Amino acid sequence: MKHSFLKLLTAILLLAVGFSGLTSCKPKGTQSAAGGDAAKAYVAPGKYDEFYSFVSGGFSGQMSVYGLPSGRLFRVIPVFSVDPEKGWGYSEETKPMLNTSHGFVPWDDLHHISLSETKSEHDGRWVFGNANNTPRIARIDLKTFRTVEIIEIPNSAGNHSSPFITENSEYVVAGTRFSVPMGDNQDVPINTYKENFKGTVSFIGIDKTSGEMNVSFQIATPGINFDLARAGKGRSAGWFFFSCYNSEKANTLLEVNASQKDKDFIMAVNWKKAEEYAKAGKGVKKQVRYAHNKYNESTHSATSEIKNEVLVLDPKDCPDMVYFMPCPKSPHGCDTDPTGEYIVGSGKLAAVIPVFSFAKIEAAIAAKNFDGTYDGIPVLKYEAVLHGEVQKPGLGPLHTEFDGNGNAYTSFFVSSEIVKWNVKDLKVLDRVPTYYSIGHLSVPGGPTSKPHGKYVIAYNKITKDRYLPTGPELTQSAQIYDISGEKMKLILDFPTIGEPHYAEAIPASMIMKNSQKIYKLEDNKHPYAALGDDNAKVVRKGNEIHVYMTSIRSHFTPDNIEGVKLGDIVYFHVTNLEQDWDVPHGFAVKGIANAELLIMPGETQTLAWKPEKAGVYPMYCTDFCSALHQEMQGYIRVSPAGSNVPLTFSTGTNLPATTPAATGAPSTK
Ligand code: RUQ
Ligand code: CUA
Repeated sequence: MKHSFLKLLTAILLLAVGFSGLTSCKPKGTQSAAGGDAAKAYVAPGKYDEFYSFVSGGFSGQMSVYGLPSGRLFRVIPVFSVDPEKGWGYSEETKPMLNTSHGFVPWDDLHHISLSETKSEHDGRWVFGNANNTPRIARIDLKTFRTVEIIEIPNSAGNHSSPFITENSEYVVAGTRFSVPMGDNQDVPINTYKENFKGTVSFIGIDKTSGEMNVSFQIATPGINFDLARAGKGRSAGWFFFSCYNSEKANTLLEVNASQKDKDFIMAVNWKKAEEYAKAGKGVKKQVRYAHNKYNESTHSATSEIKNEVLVLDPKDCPDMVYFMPCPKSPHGCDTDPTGEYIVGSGKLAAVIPVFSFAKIEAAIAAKNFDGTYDGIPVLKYEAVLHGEVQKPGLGPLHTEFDGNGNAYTSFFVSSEIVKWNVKDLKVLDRVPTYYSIGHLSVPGGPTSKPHGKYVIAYNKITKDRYLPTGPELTQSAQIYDISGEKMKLILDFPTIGEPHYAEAIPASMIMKNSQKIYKLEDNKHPYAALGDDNAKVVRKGNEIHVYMTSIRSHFTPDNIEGVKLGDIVYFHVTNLEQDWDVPHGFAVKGIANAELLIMPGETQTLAWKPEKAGVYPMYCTDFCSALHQEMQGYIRVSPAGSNVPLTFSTGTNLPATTPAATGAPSTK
């Protein structure tokens, strides 16, 4: 439903773009893409898009997948939020994925996307996303477009500076937005912030083959707020750069109190060195609690494990590991250019864009060209590390992406525009308005060493007059600009799911060829799978009823079940026997305090149900799977607790069977 609604909106939008007269009621300065330019975003029916774009859902906790340049929505991937459309967080198999040290957390706020990289280029294997609120990082497998792992980040609160990735996917990072009291006694007065509150940045190791994550080490930091980050690459490989604000260490009214100083910092971390210190035993193991959840592709089930220890490195014991670079004023984005030589800081309240030079950073460190220390950590001299400043770029710079031709594209929230400038000479080359209030922006391959260029996509916070009104809240939106020429040209608007923060786009060819079509039945190791109608059965274990159910066009086996009693919990373990691409079956039972299941070909998923009233309950397939989809239904009878109705089940006969071979075979009862 949601999807077709969006498609409809997109269609309406395309029409509106075609008739520029329709936009004449817009405020002055509102731009629409005219005929020839709009055609660049057109992908004819039946044709594929050139890029996949993975877009964060912000407060929806999900990630969505669009085609570029068409802006067509392909999929919403549930990550940190339950999703009734796919039974995510409702099926017994997926519930453990949302477990945390705080218990089951059904929602979070996903801001940033990181595609895995090899040699500083996208490799199309995984995409990572962060949970801001209850700090976590998720890994999504791009063969199945499914979340396969979630790791909680201990000693963190507001995991915003995350999950940025190193150039060979050695690590994704997690910088804490809130500094918090850490250790044994966390019950301290809030106004003891300066003494008691500390920050961390965490390095989450990624296994080269399996992709499995693991908190390798954390670095203890002063009690400031980390905002964003980027790994060094090329020249600056082995380093990581984190933007920080609130160097004032304010704990109240931050809008004023964290904007006092003229400069905050970018924190430069030599992670290669940190890795060596960790190996050399320089860290201290701290007691913590965090969840590590994994989805097993052969049992189709997730497990959640609580871990208790983390290795923390203190910069005091680890010289030459961490430096601060002054950066005007409350930096947000912190981005490294394709060569890795330039690091761009975007001070939300700054009048210029400072660009730092890695060669100069190295030289300043070697010459100990410091401007004192901050909490014991050396502060490099601003002038010593500065490549230069982009003058009069715009108001409220937030984020910067790059094309392959030495140009940078910076988003400006306050002045609602994208500004193109040259990284070497820092000259502004072009600017285009966005509608309205752009946050992040994305160039395909933009954060890698080989950007594909072609487009820059603006991800906007406000749309006001761009779309048909939908009550008090309007859709957030994206806008695509063609950047193949010297001037940027708007070619398409498209609405998004939730609030888009960051997005990354990758050539379709890198993902399509690996896309999984089915789960092979012979590989199905789910303990409750029924790998054929003949294996369908219903088994009582105390007050648990396990239904080993199969679904195939167009029936369930069994589809009549009797002998359930009040007080029982019924587990429907439904195996979809199809071995054809794109033939999921759904499953739902009337009155169930849960969602539906959506079971992929060859997969087994489980819905748990505790009936509260005696009676007969219909159950049916929720996904239109064939001409006889509407016939794909059945009944389950629930009797009072003391009843002596025997446990029976069948398909294809009015007589209930008592033996496991229930398909169609007349039974003796
Ligand atoms: S942020 S709009 Cu949450 Cu990435 Cu900059
Ligand atoms: Cu199966 Cu509809």
